[in-house]
Amino acid sequence: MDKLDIIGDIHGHADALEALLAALGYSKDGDGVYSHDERRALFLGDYIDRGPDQRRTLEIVRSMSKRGRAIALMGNHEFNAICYAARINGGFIRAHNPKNREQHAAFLREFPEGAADYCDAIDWFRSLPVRFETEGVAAVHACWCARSLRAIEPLLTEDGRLRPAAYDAYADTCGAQYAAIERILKGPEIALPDGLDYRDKDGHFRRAARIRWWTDNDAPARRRLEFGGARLGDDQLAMIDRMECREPFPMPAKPVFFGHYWMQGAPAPLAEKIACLDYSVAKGGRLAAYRWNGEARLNARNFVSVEAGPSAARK
Ligand SMILES: [Mn+2]
Repeated sequence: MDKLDIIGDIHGHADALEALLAALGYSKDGDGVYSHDERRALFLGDYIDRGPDQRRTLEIVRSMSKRGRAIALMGNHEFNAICYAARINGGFIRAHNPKNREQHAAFLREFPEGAADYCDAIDWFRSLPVRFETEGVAAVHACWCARSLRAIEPLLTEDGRLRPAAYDAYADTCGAQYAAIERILKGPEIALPDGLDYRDKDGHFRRAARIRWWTDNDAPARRRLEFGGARLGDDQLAMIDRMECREPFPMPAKPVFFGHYWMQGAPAPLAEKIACLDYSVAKGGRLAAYRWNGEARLNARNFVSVEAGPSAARK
């Protein structure tokens, strides 16, 4: 069975990525491509849009996947980049409004819109599978939602890439396939009642919260929802606890890995078969990996992580 080193959201932190690969026993071959004799890397997406070295991050991940040393999944940031570049009905699938432009600005500084290497990066993003599954393990960027994965199956190639028709389907924001792609790449969200809007870590005004879909349905809502680092008052927390935010996620039969959620502290499994590997390297946290050797139950000792690294201080 394939031995995998599953790596969370990098967001342009190439120094941390190189430190993590070294810690995992990967080394550069004569062409400068990282490889390991017995293992492959599985990247969970979100390579871009923050951090000091998006170009170098893409070079490392792309060269590894081209050589078969790694599998790179699509994150919501790569998906958004494709939609930002893709035209539909005289506009773009992802609007070029100030919020979207700002979220993408650091990438656009390194890859000016329309330049040859910008188009090349977007083409590579389009080639990324949205999910990975073998008999023993499954992985996705944000949410392993079996129903949503079934709903978009007709839009996927055999190896899990979104066909061109998927972007047309996504452009119909009332459609079921739009909702399914959103859940898989961005996770389920819940609309908040009046008076509960908040500003997230980027200062954007939000009226919806991410649901930590792997948590117990009966847990208080304040523990099930994520508010982008915003500090909420007691009155707001009391209102939140009155919300109904059930999500019918059965525990998976095999280990499921994902990134996307801004975890903090020491990396650890969230449940026997569930682990998030985004430990907020883009926010002064750590870049985390899980060394999976075929086990059905996750082991806290199999996490490896590194700090953001010296180049992060430049930003
Ligand atoms: Mn993400």
